[in-house]
Amino acid sequence: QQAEIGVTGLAVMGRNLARNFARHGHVVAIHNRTFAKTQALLDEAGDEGTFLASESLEDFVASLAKPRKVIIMVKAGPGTDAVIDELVPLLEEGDIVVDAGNAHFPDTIRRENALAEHGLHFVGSGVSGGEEGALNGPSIMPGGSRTSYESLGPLLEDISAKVDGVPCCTYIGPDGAGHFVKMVHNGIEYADMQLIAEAYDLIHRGTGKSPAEIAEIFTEWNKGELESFLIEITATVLAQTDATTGQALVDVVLDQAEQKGTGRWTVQNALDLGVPITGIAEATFARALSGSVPQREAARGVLPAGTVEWHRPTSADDADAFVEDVRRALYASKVVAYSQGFDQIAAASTEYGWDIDRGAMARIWRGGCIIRARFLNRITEAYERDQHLPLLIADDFFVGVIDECLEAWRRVVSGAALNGIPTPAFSSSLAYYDGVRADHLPAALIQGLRDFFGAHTYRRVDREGTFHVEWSGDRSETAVGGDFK
Ligand code: NBP
Repeated sequence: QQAEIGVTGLAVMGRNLARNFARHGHVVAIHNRTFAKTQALLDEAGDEGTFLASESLEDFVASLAKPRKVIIMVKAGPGTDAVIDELVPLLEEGDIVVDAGNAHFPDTIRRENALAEHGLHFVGSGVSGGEEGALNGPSIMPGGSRTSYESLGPLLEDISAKVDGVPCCTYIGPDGAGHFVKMVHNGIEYADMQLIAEAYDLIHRGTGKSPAEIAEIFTEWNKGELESFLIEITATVLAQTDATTGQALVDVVLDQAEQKGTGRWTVQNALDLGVPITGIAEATFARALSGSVPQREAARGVLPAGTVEWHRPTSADDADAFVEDVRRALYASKVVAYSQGFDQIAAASTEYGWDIDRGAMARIWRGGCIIRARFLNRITEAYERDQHLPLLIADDFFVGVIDECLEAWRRVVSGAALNGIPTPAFSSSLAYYDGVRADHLPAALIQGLRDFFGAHTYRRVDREGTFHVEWSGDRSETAVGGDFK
């Protein structure tokens, strides 16, 4: 008997992916550098399906049906290269190597090129949904060649999450496209979590409600248009009581958010592409600020608050209205963050020649992954209406959403500023919204300044061409060339 697919790397993710294949009736070859993990899988879940376990990579490869399909699920970075180097000599032309770890997409492009020289297909695949998703149905974002997807795709679709019977897995695009999209998914996850944290903070400080009371608010929100995994688990985390102190868990957890790096990669790439993903960037910086311990210590009690009197909600009705304002501000900011993320995918797709279908992205994020949410259906519909939509928030549906939220959003952001409550993601999303819809931006003045100190030239609103003012001379304007069409 030979295996349809193999998984090497059996820590939490690989082990659960292998079990997921087995539970779906696929014969799975399994391997781990240290055999103890392979043995543990067999001992604890060996009866869930057919596993062909190997101690050596040679035996593992030999246990696979051709063309072989090997999923690498090891710690991203040098570990992935080490496994690839060991695997390549054991494989034959036409075999498929899948890296399902969180690789940085330039590494995936490099690996794809290297493996192509050996006639091997390399598939960099994003897998989201954590440990639980890997076992019960993740969202899967495979890149690589279209040919490889023909045989690999059905297996991955089989184990992926399903929403309305539709698999949360689709072919994304060549080389690094899959890992790129997973990276942006994680960036959006950062923005989502920051927005949720800001909403919690505003309600907590604005109304004095306890974490447990706010948990109930999130439970209610999860019944409406904000319905999503992150809103659902926010209610659970806020309701958690610390066993040792009896306090709310959020009150005893150190307020320094950590990160593994995908948010940082997303922002770095957005800077390279020149795409303003302000929501994701502010969320990433907010984590960095929370961890800036010496700076926070230097500022605490020293920097004045200078708050302006704020009309805090006094009655229960006021509090309810305020909570509803925060909900709307959260929804509008969230729509902006997603719109920015999809802009980044569009820009990368053009820059790297990936031809990514953004509607399909929203579709495969509806289930299995951390940002799964009801409103992703709306994003898919928007891209179905116009595949080349230049700006998600300019789609009719989202124009309507923002219109309903706008006044509340402005009240929340201004109220937070007056009262000294930091809302970097709420505020920057509103600033982006006002910037992108502006008839005229002060960028014109920036161009004037650049021309003054660096003769960088500018274009005019009324004539084609490029111009420069003789700032140090008679201040006359000259046409300095460029496109005079
Ligand atoms: P880890 O990221 O903790 O990696 C542990 C695995 O890597 C073990 O199987 C280990 O083998 C293997 N490994 C290492 Br470390 N160096 C190796 C090397 N040089 N050669 C061979 N194997 C090596 O596992 P994980 O949390 O299951 O995550 C796996 C991948 O999935 C990562 O890329 C991660 O970023 C990604 N991911 C994780 C999640 C999540 O929620 N955890 C979600 C989505 C994606 P050993 O047992 O012999 O030490």
